[in-house]
Amino acid sequence: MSEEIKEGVESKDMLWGYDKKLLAFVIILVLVAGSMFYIGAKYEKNKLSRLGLLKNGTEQVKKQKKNKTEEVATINPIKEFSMTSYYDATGKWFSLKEIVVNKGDMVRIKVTNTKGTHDFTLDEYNIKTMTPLDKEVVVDFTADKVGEFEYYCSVPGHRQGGQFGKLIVKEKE
Ligand SMILES: [Cu+2]
Repeated sequence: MSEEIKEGVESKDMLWGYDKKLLAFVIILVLVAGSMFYIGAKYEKNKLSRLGLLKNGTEQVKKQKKNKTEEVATINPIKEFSMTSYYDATGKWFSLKEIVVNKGDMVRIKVTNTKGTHDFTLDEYNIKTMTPLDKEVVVDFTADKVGEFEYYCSVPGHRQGGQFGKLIVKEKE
């Protein structure tokens, strides 16, 4: 009987000893795994927040750009015109005689000189640009002054020879 008990105690001690080691091992494992998880989670969080910030930033820029475009599109529509500039036996000319826009419009006039030496002048909008032969010259301005203005070629004799047109800027209805 006593032998059996002794054996039992011994085996219990051994088991307890084994358990202790196992327990210590498990605790260390849990601590290591826990800290790794913690570090990992923290890193992920930082990464995500950085990505989030970047994403938000991009979205904001996109939104701003979109708003700007919409503003330009709704408040200041671009009115585009094109004309040639030339001379013939009867005079000097712009092919387009009249341009009508609303106040606030962004106006783009494309002038191509197909024959001779000309420029495009619009005094009230401080525009005076040479138009080299066979090149499309783009004139951009905002129609911020209401009224009737004359665009013309300032080469001597050309305006008198017929090279002018009328820009009409109307008050927006
Ligand atoms: Cu001219």
